[in-house]
Order: sequence, then C-alpha cells, then structure tokens
Amino acid sequence: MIYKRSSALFAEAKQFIPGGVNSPVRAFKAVGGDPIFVKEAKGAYLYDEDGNKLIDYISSWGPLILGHAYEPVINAVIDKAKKGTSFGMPTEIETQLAKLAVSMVPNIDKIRFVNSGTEACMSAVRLARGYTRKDKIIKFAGCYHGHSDSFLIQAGSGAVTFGSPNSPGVTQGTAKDTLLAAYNDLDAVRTLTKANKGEIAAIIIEPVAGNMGCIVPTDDFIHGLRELCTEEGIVLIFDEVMTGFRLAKGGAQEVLGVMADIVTFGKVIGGGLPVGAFAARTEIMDYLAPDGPVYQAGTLSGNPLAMSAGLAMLTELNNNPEVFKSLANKTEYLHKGLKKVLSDKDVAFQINRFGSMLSVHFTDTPVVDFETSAKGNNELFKKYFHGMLAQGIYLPPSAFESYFLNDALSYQDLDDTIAALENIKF
Ligand code: KE4
Repeated sequence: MIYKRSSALFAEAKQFIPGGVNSPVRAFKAVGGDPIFVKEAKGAYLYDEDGNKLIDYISSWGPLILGHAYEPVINAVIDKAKKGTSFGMPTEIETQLAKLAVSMVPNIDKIRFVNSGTEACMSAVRLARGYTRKDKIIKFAGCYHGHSDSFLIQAGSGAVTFGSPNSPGVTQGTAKDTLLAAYNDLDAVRTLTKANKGEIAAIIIEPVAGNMGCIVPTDDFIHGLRELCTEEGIVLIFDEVMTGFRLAKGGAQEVLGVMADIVTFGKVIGGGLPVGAFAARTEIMDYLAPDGPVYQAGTLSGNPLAMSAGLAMLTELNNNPEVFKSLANKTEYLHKGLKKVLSDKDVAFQINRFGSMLSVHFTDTPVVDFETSAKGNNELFKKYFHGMLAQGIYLPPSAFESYFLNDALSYQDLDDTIAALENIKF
C-alpha cells in the first residue's frame, strides 16, 4: 500500500490545524506513522487519497452502522438541504426524530438534541446536578464521555493515548467533584458513596465500555450500580453514545435489562451527521430550560439536516431490527476467525466482544477494566495494526478503542480480514 498523498496532505494539514487533525485519535499517535486521508467511502469500504481500498472497521467510530453513503440517509439529507439548512427555529422533523427515539428506547419520555456526544454527556451531568442539587459525580477509569472538563479525569480513548487522562486546563475546582472508580468494581463505588454520603449527584458509565477496548460489565456490577443509585438517590447516567441504537433498538438498557435515569446518545442517532442527545423520564427532563431552571442550549441543536440523517437511520433500524442480530453474528464470526489464527501463533492475546463491538488485546490477562487493558503490549498492537493496514484492513488506530462493525460488511470481507492476520508475524 502506498500512502504518499495522505502523508503530503497530513504535512499540509499540520500547518493549519493543530496536530493536522480535528480529533486527536485520528493522528495515529498510538500506532505511529501518518494517518490515512480518506477521499470517499461506500458500504464497508474506504477509498483513500492514494487510491487504496480499505475494509472499514471503525465506521466513523460508530455512526455508520449500515455502511457508508447509505442511500436512504443520503437521499434524506439531499432533499432536506434543498429546503434550507438551518433556521434557529423549531421544525417538525425534530419532533419526528424525538418521537421515534422515545418509542425505541425504554424508560425515557423526552429527549433533547445537541451536536455531539460530549455535549450530551456534559448536559446530562449538569441536569443531574440541578435535579439532585448535589455536586459530585463518579466516573470510571478508562471510560470516555467526551472532552468536557469534568470527564477528563482518567479518561479513556484518545486521552489515554496522549498520556493526559488528567488534561491540563482542568482546574482543581472541577477535578475535586469527579470521583474515580475502577470499572466492574462495585465495592469501590460503595466505598465512594459511603465516604461522600449525600454529596453525589450522578454516576456516569459506559454500560458496555468501548474506550479502553471493548469491556463488558459483569451482571453483579451493572445491576448493583442500579440498586446502589436507587438506594442513595443518585442519578444513574448510561452513556450510550456508542451503544445506543447499536446493540439493539433500545441499546444497552434493553440488552442488559438495566434501566438508567438519564441516557445519552451520539453517533448512530445522527446517521453520520453531528447529533448528540440526552433523554430521561419527564420529571427529570422538565428541569431543563426553558421550562425548568437548568440551562442548556445550542445554535445548531436539532439542525434539520442532521435530524433528517438521524430520522432516516433510526427509521431503517426500527423497521429492520434483524440488522442487530446480523451484526452480532458477523462480529462473532470475525471473533472466532481472529481467535483461531492468533491461537496458532506464539502470542498472548484476549479478544473482547459484545454485540457489534470487539477489541483485540495482546496480553495474557483478561481485560476487565482500564488497568488490565493498559497491560496490553502496544508494540505487538502496532505490528498488528500496520500489518492489517498494509493488507487493506482499516482497524481503530489504538488499543484503547473498539471496532464498530457495519452491516455492509460481507462474510467475504470478514474472511479476507481473518486471512490477512495469517500473514502477520508476531
Ligand atoms: P463526541 O463528542 O466525540 O461526539 O462523543 C464523545 C463520546 C462520549 N461518550 C462515549 C462513550 C464516546 O465513545 C464518545 C466519543 N468516542 C470517540 C471514540 N472513542 C470518538 C472519536 C474521537 O474522539 O474522535
């Protein structure tokens, strides 16, 4: 594979954009080398600026669950754009998407649209604090809820890669209200709630984690969290930016059988355009301005183009729920194939999987939290990443990420991916 034009474009981008990218994880810092500049994409395939065709396993970090340039979504956006792009006034399509999302997801009555997952999670925490009149939150090491100050404490995803899980610029005043626990460690949460009795507004969690690789909660942990929050009057926030409308119509709440108090969304809900959202029962959501005291706003929130992409995407998923099973089957097939190949090589590895999320870790320790995820051998991961890329397989450029399969992937694509791994010498 030749990447000359991507490298030239990256050199130029760095003159005008910090680090040459608009989101750090795209810069390949965790794996080395220059990032790939994509020209266009269709279905399961990326076409880069050097004319290479790549099988895509990040699907824009989750949104493109049905594949790139999915006709119904593209047509909806084109039709809407011809009637104007933004008005700063309410439009019917916002209500249409809100009604559909509320009908698909359990335990929510109302939803507020924003422009990113970060905004959704940031707003959800403010709402929880306003609703409970308490200040502190508990998050989990390795979970990533976007780049709002309160969350950049032992954050996952790109924040880990850049060794700045506690980013400069986050004040002590902010950091003191964010308490940390290890994922899957209910005792740690109990200890924190006891030591901060009556002061904790919310616990925010990725119900299936995807920012330290893919990590599945134990039943005891996730059900125990729900019970603890109910007992202590703490708002349980499920950050479903990754899992929402990906694991099932009703996301992780449906699949795990655990109801959160506030749920945040992003990625799939926007069909590839910038949409985030947060939702809850009426009694909580009505605390939001303009009817309630908790302020939250956005010029492009509910943008008609973004709403049209989201409505087309969720309509497809709502009408064809078998896609979730199809995706889970493909992910299981890929898991089994990769496991078989790696088992025949002299390398320690773990493969975590849930629904259409998967991650590969080069360690002999089961990966159940940030600490065990960080034990992965990154040199082996780099060899894996670049070895696969050289054969036209585009994987997440960091061990602290998850694969997001799209349903445009064929079983031939999966076989080609498994075969490519055969050629890598560890
Ligand atoms: P955004 O602000 O990037 O739309 O969403 C933040 C966010 C919130 N919650 C979860 C569970 C998330 O995974 C994310 C963002 N995910 C990363 C991928 N790990 C986005 C990729 C990037 O940062 O460029």
